[in-house]
Amino acid sequence: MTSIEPTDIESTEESELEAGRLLFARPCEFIAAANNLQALPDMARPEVAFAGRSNVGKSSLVNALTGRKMLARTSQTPGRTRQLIFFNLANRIDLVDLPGYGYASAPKTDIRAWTKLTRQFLAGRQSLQRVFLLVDSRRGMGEGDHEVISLLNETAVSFAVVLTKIDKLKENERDKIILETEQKTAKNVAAFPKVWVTSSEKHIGIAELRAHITGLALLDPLE
Ligand SMILES: Nc1nc2c(ncn2[C@@H]2O[C@H](COP(=O)(O)OP(=O)(O)OP(=O)(O)O)[C@@H](O)[C@H]2O)c(=O)[nH]1
Ligand SMILES: [Mg+2]
Repeated sequence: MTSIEPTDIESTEESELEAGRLLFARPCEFIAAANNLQALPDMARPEVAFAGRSNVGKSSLVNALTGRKMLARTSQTPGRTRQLIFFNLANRIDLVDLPGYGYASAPKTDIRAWTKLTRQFLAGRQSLQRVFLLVDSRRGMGEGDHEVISLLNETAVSFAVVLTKIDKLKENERDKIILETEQKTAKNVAAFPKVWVTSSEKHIGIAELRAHITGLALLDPLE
């Protein structure tokens, strides 16, 4: 039979989920915490970075993906992550936990207050395969997010929007924010045409995101 049956499509998806599960079960090690250009590690592997407003759940998502509660430091207080934190996942891909923007007490609590280093990293890192732009599903996209998106569009850095903390919303509220975020995302040239919906706390969307990141990783040398 030459046609692709629905069962084949399903099994492809399942094999991707399985590949994601296997990769993220492998060791994930801290490599570097950088607060200046010289401290950035070598571009040894493809990288994906987690960006977004302070307190949106970037470090929590890195922990949920890797199944390690304490890998990246999280906090109820915004501004926890102050440096660019690099993790090596099984020598196949690096995960980069970025500082958030928008926590400063100054009125301009957006990307303008974000560190120069983070912007330089996002705009000029050749090994960066994708930026995950995290958006709190209770707030939706804000001014700071739009400024990061402009930067990524201008520098042609591929990004995907990830809604976080979806567990905090009721079922009927979820659809509205997902649709609204999809519409805003679709307007951008550098955007990946899918919005990820996640909860690190309730483990929603984590397996799918693992599978997606695995598709960006170096091939398993043992395969
Ligand atoms: N309910 C719920 N809370 C979450 C979720 N993800 C993160 N949080 C909480 O949100 C707070 C901030 O999480 P972090 O992961 O530290 O956020 P961050 O984006 O890394 O913050 P900065 O490093 O300050 O930029 C913590 O209290 C987390 O427990 C989620 O999926 N659901
Ligand atoms: Mg953090």
